[in-house]
Amino acid sequence: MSVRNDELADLLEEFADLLEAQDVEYKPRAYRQAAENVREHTTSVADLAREGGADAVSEVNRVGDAIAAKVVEYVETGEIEELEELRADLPVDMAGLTSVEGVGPKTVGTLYRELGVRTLDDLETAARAEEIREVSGFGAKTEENILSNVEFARRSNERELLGDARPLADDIQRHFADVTAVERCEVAGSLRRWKPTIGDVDLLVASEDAEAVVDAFTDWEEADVVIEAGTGKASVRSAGIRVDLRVVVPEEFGAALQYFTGSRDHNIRVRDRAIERGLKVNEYGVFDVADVDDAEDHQRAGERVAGATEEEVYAALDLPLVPPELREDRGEVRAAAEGTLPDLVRVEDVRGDLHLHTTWSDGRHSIREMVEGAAERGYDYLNVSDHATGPGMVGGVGLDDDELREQLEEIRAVADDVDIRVFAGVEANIDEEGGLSVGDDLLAELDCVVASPHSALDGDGTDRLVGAVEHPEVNVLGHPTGRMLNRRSGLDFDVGTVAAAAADANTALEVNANPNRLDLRGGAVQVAVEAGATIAVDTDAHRPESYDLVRYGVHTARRGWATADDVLNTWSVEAVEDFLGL
Ligand code: DGT
Ligand code: CA
Ligand code: CA
Ligand code: ZN
Repeated sequence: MSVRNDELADLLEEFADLLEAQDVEYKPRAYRQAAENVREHTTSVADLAREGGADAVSEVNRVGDAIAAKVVEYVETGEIEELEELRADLPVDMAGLTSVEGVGPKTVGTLYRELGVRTLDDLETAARAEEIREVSGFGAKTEENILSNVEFARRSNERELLGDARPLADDIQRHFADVTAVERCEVAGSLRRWKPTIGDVDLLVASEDAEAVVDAFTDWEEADVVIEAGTGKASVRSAGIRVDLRVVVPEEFGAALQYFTGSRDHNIRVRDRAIERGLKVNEYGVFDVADVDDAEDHQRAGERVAGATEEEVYAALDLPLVPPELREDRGEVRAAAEGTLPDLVRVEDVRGDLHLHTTWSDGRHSIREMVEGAAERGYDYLNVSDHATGPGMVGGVGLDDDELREQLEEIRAVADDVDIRVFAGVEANIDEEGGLSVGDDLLAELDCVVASPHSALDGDGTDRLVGAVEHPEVNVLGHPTGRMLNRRSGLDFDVGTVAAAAADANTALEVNANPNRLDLRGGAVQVAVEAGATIAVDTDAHRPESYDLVRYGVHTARRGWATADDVLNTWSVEAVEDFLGL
């Protein structure tokens, strides 16, 4: 078992918290200092433990014999007996509870002993019931503070939406564009990989003047709080999102960008490939370490063979640049080595949108306004797909068959009047048996039928979704899982099975680009593409500005290895008509 330094450090911190909660003195501080030094240690502390036992581990700065023995115990047995006992004595969600401002480990200990508080929910309940103010050492004011901080803590425990973080990163890049000390600025981390949710925003700047860059960063108008500002490193919070900046010299920028883009698992593949070639790759560069002996080994030891650009870093390992969206250790390093990386779909390839709404259902704009918005973007076609009535539609939002027939006439009238191709469609609801909420004869009159699940969004949906994609009139399976990020996980289903059925039935699977959905997700798209299914990247726009959300969908499709050929709405009007059987 390989144990990372940060995993060991987290354990030691948990130890410190639990000791502190028991009102133990001095020891918590020793554990915290040890944790910090283990985390920062440049070689594997677990390896030290395995090779040299507790003596070797206690060589790490500020790690005493007792703590070193605990590290060895963990590396050898996978647990630490004393920690298990502490956990049993205090079975609480320590991380969750201490994320509430004003609640530290000591408070957690007291509230558990006095009131049995174990979770954030318990804490909130106790505060609302005014039980906390009765505990000695607490008062009404403290209780009120806890209550108002619980909600905030809950929110900040959630990962941020890509759709909230990306515009922030765009803004800081514009801000840095005017700063002369900044030679290059790139987003790194999960945001550069376009993950649907992100922990924090990582920014990387190339500069010879780190101080000027850090100053410009903390001066950014959107920075609400400066969390820290050091030499070549700083963090701020903006709109509740943490933004981490690192400044590096230009000759190391490519290596740093590669490293901090991650994912960790991708980087491990890359590092292993370097080792096979007698090279070392880290955040400072790629180094030929053939002539470096152990004694003089350090981060920049050896002959630098690459570092200024990412292309150069990958080239040193005989690889083409791997697009960031693919760096999830899902076969991309092997494909790169074999020269079979896909030519990924790009935002510019998109020629139309097949899922959008108007005032006929819950949209904010008329058919004509939505059509004109699409024409202004230079699209060649769009599909007007308002909600049909049926399971999951509440408050009279959905149209019945008569209303849909009436709308069809208006769609045809607008279509006759404009230069872009306007398909007449609908978004029908998939019921629990996989049937649709619109009559077959009407569906047959429509050009492009989107079918989506809007109700009973839990449990296994495989049969239900197969039923929908096999319906002869269905052209697009809309937001297949029905998930809402941070709110509900949506249907489970076997993607391979649904995708194979979709490929056979000539039904496209949607990547819904709305940043609250991003449904299908990248991993599912990869399976779908592999199974030969066609993808549709749609915005589900309720107003023309929402067509801009298409980039989130395209990058999600890229995370699924999709090429333009795989994506229906990059095709020509004629090819799409052919797919729709028109
Ligand atoms: P997030 O922020 O949770 O959405 O995910 P990331 O991927 O942005 O992770 P983050 O912000 O902790 O670090 C950014 C990248 O830096 C990460 O993707 C890989 C790299 N990195 C950070 N720490 C380590 C580490 O201890 N080992 C390795 N191999 N890579 C690391
Ligand atoms: Ca991050
Ligand atoms: Ca980070
Ligand atoms: Zn919709």
